[in-house]
Amino acid sequence: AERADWWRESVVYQVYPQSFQDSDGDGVGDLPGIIDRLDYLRLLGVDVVWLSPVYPSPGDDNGYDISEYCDINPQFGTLADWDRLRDGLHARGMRLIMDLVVNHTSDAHPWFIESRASRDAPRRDFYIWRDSPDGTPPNNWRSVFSGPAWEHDSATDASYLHLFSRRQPDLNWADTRVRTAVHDIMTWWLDRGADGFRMDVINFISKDPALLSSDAPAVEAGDGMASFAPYVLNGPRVHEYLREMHDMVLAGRGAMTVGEMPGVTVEQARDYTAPQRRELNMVFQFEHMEVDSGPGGKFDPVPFSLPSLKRSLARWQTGLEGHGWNSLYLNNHDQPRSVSRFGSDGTLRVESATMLATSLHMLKGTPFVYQGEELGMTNAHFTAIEDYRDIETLNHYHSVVHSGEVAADEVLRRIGVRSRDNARTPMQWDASPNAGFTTGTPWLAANPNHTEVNAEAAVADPGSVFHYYRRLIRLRKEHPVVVHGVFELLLAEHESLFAYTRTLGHEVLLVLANWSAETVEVPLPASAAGVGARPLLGNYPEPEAFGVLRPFEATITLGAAS
Ligand code: TEU
Repeated sequence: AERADWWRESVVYQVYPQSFQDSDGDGVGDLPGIIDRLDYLRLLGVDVVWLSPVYPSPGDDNGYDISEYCDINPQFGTLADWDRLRDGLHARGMRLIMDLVVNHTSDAHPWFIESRASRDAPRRDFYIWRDSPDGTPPNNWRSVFSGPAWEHDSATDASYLHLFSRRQPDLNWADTRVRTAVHDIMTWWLDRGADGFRMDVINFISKDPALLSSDAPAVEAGDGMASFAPYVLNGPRVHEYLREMHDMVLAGRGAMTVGEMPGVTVEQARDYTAPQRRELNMVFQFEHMEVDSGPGGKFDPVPFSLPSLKRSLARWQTGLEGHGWNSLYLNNHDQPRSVSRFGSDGTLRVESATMLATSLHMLKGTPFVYQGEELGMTNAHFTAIEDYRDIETLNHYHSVVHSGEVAADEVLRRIGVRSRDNARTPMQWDASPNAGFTTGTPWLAANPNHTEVNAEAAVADPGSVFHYYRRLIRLRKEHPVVVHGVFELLLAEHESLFAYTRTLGHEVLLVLANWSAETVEVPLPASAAGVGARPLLGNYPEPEAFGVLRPFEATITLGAAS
């Protein structure tokens, strides 16, 4: 049977520090600002805070380019501030997990400065260098942020690999000194009181040397480059590295770990998350986040079909049952806001936001709430490229517009629905200028709808998205079936309804969610809810008679399994 590990019963809240709360008026969020909002998080009822990177960084990729791992970026504060945040969370019975970004460092990290200085530098092999006569890249791999994944460096007339920006050189995990250095960083934070880690693209860390020089087949026309994914993801030694990390650092610490793994399959995730394999507690998978992307990837948005999303979620629910553990998310700092993406950010914003939350939070796994999701915050709806800050967005815009492949206004439309900046606009605290996020000029414009969509209004309104999240989170505490019940999908092919049960012993939880803006008949017998079913929660004031769901209506009932 599943152990009662704390991370199985927790709800995690992701804080993107740059956009959460500014306390000194420089327009950028900081640690003292987060400390000022801990009572808000306690009221919401979340158990863990995942803090996106706050380490020293040039900010090329908003802190996911780290130049010093055991310190705090002065723009966010000091280590003393971090200690106060840790104590503030622990005093409220909450935990703190840090963002571990060790597939790559910043090019400003001392390791890289040494490595690039000379072919004989002691730490030359901390990174992945290849000779590149006349600067031609060793292969045709494309970086996630557009352009080649190799940067020629004149100092030693060689090229280094960077799967992300050219200022994010990939570490060479085959070098045991790199692994030891990462273990030391992790131990340093655990000793300081961190309760675990979210691990950035951790399934990218094992690169097969033989493949590093081979061209990936160029799968798309246009730039003649190709995705490195088949050659990098889930590489030959990744399980060895994670097992070693577990045994050298994590064993016995009671820490929570979640590995971010673009491209991971549920079969692979069974290995990554099976407790007896001593690797990770859970992974962030991306399958359900790609159902509305066409062949061109994230900036090729296509209408999504609910059955394909349900199939993906069900595959993970059943695939990990009895083997591993799921993370559950629809939002984070890399994804557009789910209420704009899958719901309606117009008149039915509250209904669709609470319906999406119900659909996700009643699944089996650990739910992650991204800052502002609990308010039903929406996409930014920027209109000009000058409004954006995200390197992924800006590089994509310039590379596609420059190539002439797609007209600039069409690129802007696609960026408008997919850009990561949609999730990075300032947290909306109140209706005052800049949403109460800063007294200065915010680094990224606040969404004008903060006058209606904000925490102050939401906390004061019992019918708000906020209080619905609070009730959902409380259900998880009150009913073990929510944590441990076995998932079963119903009405798999229904175009508008997401219906499933969770069963634990004699209890059955029935979740019905209407993902459409129309009223829908529910073609299920009342017996689907079990014997003597009673409503636990619904996102409309008065649940109607069983059998009909209003636009974006969701209901949760609990009955005795027949
Ligand atoms: O993201 C991994 C990643 O590939 C994402 O960038 C995502 O797949 C991409 O945005 C397309 O949707 C992690 C961090 O979450 C992200 O913020 C960083 O930019 C990236 O790694 C590099 O550290």
